Amino acid sequence: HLPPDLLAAVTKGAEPYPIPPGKKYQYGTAGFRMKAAGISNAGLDHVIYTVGLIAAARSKKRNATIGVMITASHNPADDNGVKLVDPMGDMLEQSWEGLATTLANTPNDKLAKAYEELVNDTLVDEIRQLHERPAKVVFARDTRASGPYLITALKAALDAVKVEYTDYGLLTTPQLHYIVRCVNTLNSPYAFGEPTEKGYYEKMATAFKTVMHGRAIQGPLTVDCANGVGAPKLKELIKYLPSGKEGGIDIKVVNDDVVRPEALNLDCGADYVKTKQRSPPSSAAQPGDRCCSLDGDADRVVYYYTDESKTFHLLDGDRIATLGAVFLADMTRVAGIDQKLKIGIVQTAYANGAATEYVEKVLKLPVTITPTGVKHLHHAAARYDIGVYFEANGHGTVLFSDNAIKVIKEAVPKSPGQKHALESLRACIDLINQAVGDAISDLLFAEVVLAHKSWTPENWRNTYIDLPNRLVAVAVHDRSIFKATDAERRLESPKGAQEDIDRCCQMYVKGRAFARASGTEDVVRVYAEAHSKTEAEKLASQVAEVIKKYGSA
Ligand code: G16
Repeated sequence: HLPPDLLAAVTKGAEPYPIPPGKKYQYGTAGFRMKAAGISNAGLDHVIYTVGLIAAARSKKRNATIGVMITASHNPADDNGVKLVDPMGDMLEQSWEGLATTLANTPNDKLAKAYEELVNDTLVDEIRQLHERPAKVVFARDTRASGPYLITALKAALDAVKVEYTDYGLLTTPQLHYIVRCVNTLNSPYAFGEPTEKGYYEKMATAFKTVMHGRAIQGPLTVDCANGVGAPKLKELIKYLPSGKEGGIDIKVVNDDVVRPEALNLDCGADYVKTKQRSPPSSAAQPGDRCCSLDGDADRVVYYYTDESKTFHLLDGDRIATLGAVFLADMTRVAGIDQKLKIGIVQTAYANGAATEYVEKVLKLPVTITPTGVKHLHHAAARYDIGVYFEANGHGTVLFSDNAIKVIKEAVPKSPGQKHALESLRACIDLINQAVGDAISDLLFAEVVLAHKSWTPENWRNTYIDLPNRLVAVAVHDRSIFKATDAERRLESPKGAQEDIDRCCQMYVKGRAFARASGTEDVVRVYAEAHSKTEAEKLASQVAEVIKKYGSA
């Protein structure tokens, strides 16, 4: 049994954070997310309190520091949420998502008992003293107005169970993942870096300078920061980077208004650009200018430009993946180590059919398809020596296996070309945030590759031509009735819905569509592609009608 005073503290600490009547919580694609407007009565505070307890138990279990990030990322400013970060900076292990859901749905009067059971059950195989094992949690938040209030709920839980914690204030989600990994690998052979924000900037800037050696980036990059935490953090990073004149990069930061929290993700940001397939209306970019957009917590990035005829062209996560894979495959070939390393790409059903075909047929690299959610892609990518994973929405990174790192670090160059390739690969290992998809790290990586290849955005786009596609969000009575299978490419329920979708697809050349319940918003998402824009749009609206029909109460 846990000490009675600790259990009493859990009950007392929870008092200000009851579950609103009728509220049900579910751990989704990236943690818990919901409306946080009206703040204290929205019920997210209760979830955050229970997440504090979960983080404590998880930290004891793993004997390591656990991270908690308060953010709702791409969601509207009124929403908020929470993601848990495991010791290596990856997402919470899936078997614990159920535990988190159960605890979140536990009313205050049963919380202390539930926490005790959780600790007992999860530490069942361990020695008794583990109850006393110190737990450590680090946390941060994005710029949402509800953040500071939710942090008080988190601290209340951590104080109740006597957990040591460090509040990192405002960070991007990937910065917190970086810090968690650094803390847990400090002084080990796998040391990831200095566990501070400064350490993050220095690691990235040093790697960037190395890999940029002898290359030049053409023209400035405009970065739309979605009026989120990415803006102040990117501005900070810029101080560590050489400018264009110094052989580095000129970055123009736009949509950096973090003073008005309601501006977050509003008519700007990666989700807006990807979904609407247009530049933010505020954009002052000229034809040919290289632009990219981050999301609210800077874990996603998509590129775009307009051409001379003002036509908008999106270079999304699929493109960043292929760009990165081409570069890494080239570099391993030049370095003479390609035979020792298996490179692969991980995508989801949202990947454009043309991107998948390009990877398999032109790059001749294997593709793995997983359900939505970086937690799924990350694990699949870890099965390759160099695993490049990106969701089409711009969320992704590259993972280097221990074997790949060893081969790259130990290879002895036989020519100046090999030396340069090996140095570039070594720097990429540091430039790319392997803990998790990181918009800031990803954009530097993309810039480096474009510079190495001397490619304009147009050259990049010409590698393959996307099939026209359309994404729509459909509001339904209860999205939980839509259950997907086959990496979310088919619906297994409600009965008959998939057959209707199949019938729609058959009417179009290269028609492909699917529908799945979002795990971050209260909608069903529909994706459709076809050989022309009009047909992709028609297919999307027909499938949306199917969803509305089956989803009406
Ligand atoms: C989160 C996840 C992503 C996912 C996205 C949308 O992104 O981390 O993996 O693609 O939600 O998920 P869904 O379609 O289930 O709503 P973010 O950037 O919001 O954290």
